[in-house]
Amino acid sequence: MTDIDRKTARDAEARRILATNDRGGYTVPNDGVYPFQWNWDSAFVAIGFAVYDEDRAWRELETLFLGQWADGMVPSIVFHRESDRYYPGPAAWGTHQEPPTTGISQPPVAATAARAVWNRSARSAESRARLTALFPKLLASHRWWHETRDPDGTGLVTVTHPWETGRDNSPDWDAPLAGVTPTVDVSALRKDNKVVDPKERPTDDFYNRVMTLVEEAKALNWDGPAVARNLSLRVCDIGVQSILMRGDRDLIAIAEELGLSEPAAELRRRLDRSLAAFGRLKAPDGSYRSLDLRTGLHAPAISSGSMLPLYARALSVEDAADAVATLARWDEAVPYGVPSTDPAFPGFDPLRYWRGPIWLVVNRMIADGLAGYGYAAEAKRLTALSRELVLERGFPEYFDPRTGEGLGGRDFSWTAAMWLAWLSDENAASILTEVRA
Ligand code: 9WN
Repeated sequence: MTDIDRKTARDAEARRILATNDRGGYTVPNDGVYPFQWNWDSAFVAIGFAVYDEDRAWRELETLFLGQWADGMVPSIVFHRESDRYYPGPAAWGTHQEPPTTGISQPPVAATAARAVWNRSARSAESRARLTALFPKLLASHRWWHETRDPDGTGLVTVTHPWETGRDNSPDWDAPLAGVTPTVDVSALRKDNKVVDPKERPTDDFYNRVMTLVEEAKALNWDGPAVARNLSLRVCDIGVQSILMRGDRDLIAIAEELGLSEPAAELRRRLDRSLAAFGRLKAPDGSYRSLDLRTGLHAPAISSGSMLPLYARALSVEDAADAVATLARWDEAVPYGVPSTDPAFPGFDPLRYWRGPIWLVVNRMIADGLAGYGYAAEAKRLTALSRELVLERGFPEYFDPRTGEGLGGRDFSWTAAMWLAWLSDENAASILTEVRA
């Protein structure tokens, strides 16, 4: 097959995957492992749809916000329809929401996605009406992070569950999870490790601890402020913090586009407070890492999350150069990038969830960050490597950084979306927004 044939085949396949995973208004990440609507998956999927179906792109976001809580939280999963193929389902969460949802959130990519969809839209009266209708919901979700999840107004937001970070099984959560005493044994209830090789999934011990956190929150009736202050795991995740701050920037741009100067000023104040606090995430070696808010300790390893401050435009030029030097070291260590954990870290595991493998959505954010800081050649190289992974291996959930092998679920929606919005034409202008550092 020529390169053009391979590309054309992947284009068609990516659209087919989104169509197959479409449940009418929302897209499941993958039918076998994840049969519901996931928060940050849907935001990335909307960016993919925006390339060829504006209406469907808006709907993906609108449907996600049907699950938004009265306090502004956008849950990590909306259980629009029943399915017994996933654990933990609505009964295990016990949030009593309609539609049923989990009680935790996920990285807030939605504002960035809404801006990307708008940028790509026809800019018709209908496009504007849909952006206008989404705006207060996006604002409420950003306020929820900045207020409910930062009850003391420190500028850094708290996550209370590893699943809230989207980088679920990262070594970042090992020490914080060690502080959670398991009170449940859910090993027999798991379904994920029956459909995906258990070597590529979290351990039973991890599940017992994270489900203990769910029990703790249930005992607090999922009251937002109580959860933020009292759960046994309270961390500032370098990923969520960075994605929120990038989302703030994109939401400010949306507010300006809509002529809403007060919310724009409010978000600017919130962003400035976070920027002023960001130095607390700098570890003694100069890298940026998650911070355990209970112990004051930084995460033990540099992770792909440590590169997301580039995407937030939260680094000085010097710190950005350090992050780029780390990426160059990793590039020497493994042929495919970006590994989710530093390959030199003793706990690096190229197969296991978020302890080594590559996720293309993370690569997309890092490439955006590199470009934003003027590292055009590095951004282009990461784009080319990511593109090669899909050309060679198709659309798995994640990839082995040593071999490029596809891992986890197959026919994955956000991998397909990243192909459509980013990799299909590596020379095309980014569908994501331009933000200069
Ligand atoms: C829990 C859907 C989600 C992603 C996360 C990824 C994984 C779920 C799980 O799948 O998490 O939310 O059951 O492991 O870690 O980033 O959103 O694709």
